[in-house]
Amino acid sequence: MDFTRHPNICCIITMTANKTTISAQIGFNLLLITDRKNTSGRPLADIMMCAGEAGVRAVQFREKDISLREQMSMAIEIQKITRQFDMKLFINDRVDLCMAIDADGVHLPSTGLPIAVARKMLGRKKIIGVSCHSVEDVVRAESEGADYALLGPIYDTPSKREYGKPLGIDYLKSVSESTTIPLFAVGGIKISNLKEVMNRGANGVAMISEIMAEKDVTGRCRDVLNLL
Ligand code: TZP
Repeated sequence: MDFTRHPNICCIITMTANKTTISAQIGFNLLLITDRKNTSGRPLADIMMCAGEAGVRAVQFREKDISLREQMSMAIEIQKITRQFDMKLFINDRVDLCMAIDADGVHLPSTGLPIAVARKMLGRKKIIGVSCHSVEDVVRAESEGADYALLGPIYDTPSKREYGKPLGIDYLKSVSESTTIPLFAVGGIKISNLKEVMNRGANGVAMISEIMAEKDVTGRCRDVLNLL
């Protein structure tokens, strides 16, 4: 019997895939989200160099308050660094910008283009991540072909207070049991709560302030990566 062709066996293999296998599938377990206003005045490029040197494998370029043209020139500058360190570069929201600079993928916010539309524009080779705020969002993202989901905010974080109460780690656990795509926890993720987040079934984490605002970015990235 050719086990690799047996549908049920494939299913069992998928269902028993553990956290490590799922993160290996996507190739990273830390997603660094940019915020040039949270670097204590240091250029974003310097932060990215430190992250690359520390071994960070994926960056989401998220500078949504500037014009598309400014986003493009900043993203190109960042891309030189992500390419140098073999890091994946995802563009927040803008599928057109992702295509224009041949980034590795796009990260769709809940108000962004539908996954099917982004997929049609980008093709199968680009990675599509989606911001999710509930189990329903994650299940939908998976069924629509997302490559990974960010779930959050898990903890209190200043930029998301207007959306109400954080989801919490028990909710994260139940969502992790409802999906087979890589699930990243976001929102208030710190070195101090990494362990409990990973123990609740997250395949990885996405971070802004814990890394962007840190004085020793290289050291902080290394510490985070060692704990994941
Ligand atoms: N999506 C959900 S919470 C959040 C995003 C982009 C902000 C995360 O920022 P921080 O500083 O890591 O809490």
